Amino acid sequence: MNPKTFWKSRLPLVEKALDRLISPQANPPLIHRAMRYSLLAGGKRLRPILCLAAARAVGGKESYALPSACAVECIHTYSLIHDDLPCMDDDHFRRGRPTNHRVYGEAVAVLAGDGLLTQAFASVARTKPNRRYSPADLVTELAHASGSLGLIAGQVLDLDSEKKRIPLKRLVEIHRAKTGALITTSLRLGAMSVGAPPEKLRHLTRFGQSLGLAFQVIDDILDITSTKAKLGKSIGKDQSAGKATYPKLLGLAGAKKEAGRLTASARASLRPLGSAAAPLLAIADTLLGRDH
Ligand code: GRG
Repeated sequence: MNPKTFWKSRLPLVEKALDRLISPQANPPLIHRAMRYSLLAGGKRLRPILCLAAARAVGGKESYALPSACAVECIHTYSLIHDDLPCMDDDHFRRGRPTNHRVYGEAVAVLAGDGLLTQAFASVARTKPNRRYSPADLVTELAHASGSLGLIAGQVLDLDSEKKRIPLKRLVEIHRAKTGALITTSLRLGAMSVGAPPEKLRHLTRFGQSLGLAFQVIDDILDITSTKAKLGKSIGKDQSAGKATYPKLLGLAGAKKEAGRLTASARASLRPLGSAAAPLLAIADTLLGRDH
């Protein structure tokens, strides 16, 4: 297996699993159409791919990590639907199409997010138990990362920081929770699905924490250097919302340097895992060089 092609080669598997997760025949049709509209709209599928690569990096079967891979993508998609609502970022364009509330209306979009959030826990609960972790352990892991100590904490801190001058330390705190928590948990769930020992979980956690921040620094850079067509979402939003960003606090060159530093630090965390971690290293490199 060529580590550089890991991401691309696992995409069909992820897409198929997500397609199966929410049936187009489920009733009532409206809510399931709205959920599928955002879930199956593409997206890089970074979090499920990290989940599968983590299972592999600790010597486990990737297929065991598929319920978690679907779960983290459901949580991610729910967060995007809610983040795009008029009461949050008020965005019109996501994953190359009109945002969920523009198509289905605000009430159904809120419910589509809620439906995906709930479905995530049903999916992760389907994980085969192993000698170290029960499905309940994985449910708890996902709840912590996506709840008011993780993703939601980040979102609240972010909302509270709008139009304020905040120091770098605060920006890091926001993105550790808002972006980093789910990325780190994607890796941890992949490894937990195959019963990884605690020390391997620690290496992956460190990798995820650095990679999550690197991902956000690059996201901030692309918000000013890329195009709507490439990103499939609106650009320049951070500036118009008066948000603190890495380029704003460090300058564009400083932000690029920081992304490189964080990626190198992420890579170093995986040294103890040896060649099994090659796909994760390739993913980190791809993210650093990405233009969308
Ligand atoms: C609880 C009401 C309520 C809302 C939740 C937590 C939250 C709102 C929003 C956070 C969502 C957010 C925009 C996080 C930032 C992370 C980020 C850069 C997301 C974009 O991820 P990509 O680039 O997107 O992986 P694709 O579309 O490729 O999957």
